[in-house]
Amino acid sequence: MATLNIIQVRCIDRQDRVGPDKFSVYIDGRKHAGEFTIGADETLLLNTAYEFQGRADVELWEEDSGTGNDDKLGGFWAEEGEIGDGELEKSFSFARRGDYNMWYEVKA
Ligand SMILES: [Ca+2]
Repeated sequence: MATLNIIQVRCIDRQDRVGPDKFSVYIDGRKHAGEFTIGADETLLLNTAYEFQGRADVELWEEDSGTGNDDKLGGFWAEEGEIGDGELEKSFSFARRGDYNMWYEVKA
């Protein structure tokens, strides 16, 4: 078993043209955290934990309330093999708008 800690998410550039973004983190197909309101140049501390074996499918979504057309900013696999690697960083972008970074750590 391993524990995935999503440390924080930074919005560099919003995905929505109007108003703040609302992002959520999905892991293995289920909503893990969110939704959170965030603006450009803002960082939100999450410090969430998720236990998994092998690898976990992490996705970052920007949610468009009521439209049913939420925007997937991207995803990656967190792996048990990353235990001991310390804080890791992933970048996400959606078409021409929406740039995010996420920091996470995999612990035993
Ligand atoms: Ca959107």
